[in-house]
Amino acid sequence: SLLLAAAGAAAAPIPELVQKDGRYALMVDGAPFVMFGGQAQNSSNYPAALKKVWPAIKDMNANTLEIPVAWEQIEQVEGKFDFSYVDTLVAEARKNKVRLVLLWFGTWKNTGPNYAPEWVKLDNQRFPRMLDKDGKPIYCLSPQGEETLKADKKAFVALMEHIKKIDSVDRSVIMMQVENEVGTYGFVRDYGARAEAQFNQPVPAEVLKRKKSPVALAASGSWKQVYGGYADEYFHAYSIASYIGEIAKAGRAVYNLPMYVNNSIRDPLENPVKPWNKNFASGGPTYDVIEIYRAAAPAIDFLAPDIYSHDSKKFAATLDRFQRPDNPLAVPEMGNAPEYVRYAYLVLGRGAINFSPFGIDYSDYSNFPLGHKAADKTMVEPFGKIFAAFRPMERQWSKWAFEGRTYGVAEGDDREPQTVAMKGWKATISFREWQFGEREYFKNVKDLPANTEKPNGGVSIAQTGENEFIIVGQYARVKIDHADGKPSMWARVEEGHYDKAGKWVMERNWNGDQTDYGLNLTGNPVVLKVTVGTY
Ligand code: N0T
Repeated sequence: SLLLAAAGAAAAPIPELVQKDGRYALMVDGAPFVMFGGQAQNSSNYPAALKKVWPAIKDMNANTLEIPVAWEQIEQVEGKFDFSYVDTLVAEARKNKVRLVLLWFGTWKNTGPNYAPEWVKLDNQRFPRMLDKDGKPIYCLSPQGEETLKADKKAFVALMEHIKKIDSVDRSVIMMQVENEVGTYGFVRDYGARAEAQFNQPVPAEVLKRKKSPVALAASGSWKQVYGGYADEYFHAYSIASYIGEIAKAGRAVYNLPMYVNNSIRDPLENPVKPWNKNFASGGPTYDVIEIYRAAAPAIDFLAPDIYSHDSKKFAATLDRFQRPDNPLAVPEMGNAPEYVRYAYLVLGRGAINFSPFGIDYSDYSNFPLGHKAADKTMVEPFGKIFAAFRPMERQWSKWAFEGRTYGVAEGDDREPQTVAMKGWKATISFREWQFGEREYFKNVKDLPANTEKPNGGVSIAQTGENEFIIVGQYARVKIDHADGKPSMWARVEEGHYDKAGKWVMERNWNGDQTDYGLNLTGNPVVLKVTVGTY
């Protein structure tokens, strides 16, 4: 710090997650910060590959890049660490004025060990794989592997030490994802000797305190006694969470960044949740085991869904499942296909701390049919337009979100209008409307607006005062009425932007045709500062 003082550089405060009234903010440089982000493809984590990442992040107008740091690349030879990629990444992020979330691809990446160094992933003796019921090793490394945990932890701690060394002033790295989409496909848990012994032990008290059995069973006892048909998957979740929790704790002891885990989701509409039936990765941080992860891994700040189903009911239900007073909403991955674009407004409007579609780079790889067919500008631009509208007010938006002033809507697959109850006011959002007139005036007109063949509409609203709103959206009509039905009208509808000093700059005032039939938002997102009044 003497050195820093001499250089005149003041260190920014370290990023942290804060909570108030059941809502969360990620504090970056001391103020709430929402990630308007993008995640690079899996193999873009090399200095040469970054050249195809930055242009996409720029076209997207993103403020954050999520990108892997692989165990295999920092410790290809045991005990010999190489952080040259991390150095390049952080230096280039600064040049591009973008923050970083580093994704630690260690013991588990989509449940598999591919990103572990060869000296780990090919040595079953030292780094045991899970055993199936017949005692046969399967593909997945065991969360009971003491040596595996030790080695992964050592590498992660070395990474955190390095980040601390190069980033304690600028804080370009704002968060860490520990492992990626953990759990096990096709097998419910480990049947190795250590796992068997633990499975028959009493369920730890910190779990019992939080997680009730979905069925009426014993209040304490072994996993089987307490959780019955759910015991195997809950035990596996506990084992994996404990493993990750220990890695995160050791990393944070060195450099205390916020840390989270991401989840390849299970069906959010299943109610009540059924026991695991090969239908998702057992033991992963699914919504029904949030309490188990909390208990086993207090060093993990939150669990986040990766959303690759664009079904509008499921999408919203997944947000409901993960947004809880004990778990902030963050979407660290989402499909980048056109059907997902409108969800930006829903996720951001609901006060998420992170919205980052997956596959944002020009590396000539497309994960269609999961995501977009294209791997060029056409994939990025629809998000880029939305981020361009939000970014000049990103700090204001982040504060409003933390204060619970924001609302979000995405057009449903049913294309029906939706209403949003706000303080004293009600917004009605409809879709596939022309900019002029009401439908009933033009019953014989069958045309529909261009680019609305598939659901594409969305609106985010921040209620910034009693009668004042900031509105951003696309392909939607917005009307606002008094909640108690008092006669009301637009007082002013200013189109404009926030300047660098945080002052609203009006560009024009919408009136006449532009407001007589609601606020009709096209495919070019603009920012409106709206006041309403009663008469
Ligand atoms: C995601 C991404 C990347 C029938 C897929 C989603 C990323 C990982 N996995 O491109 O691999 O690293 O987190 C898996 C979703 C499977 C859904 C199958 C639907």
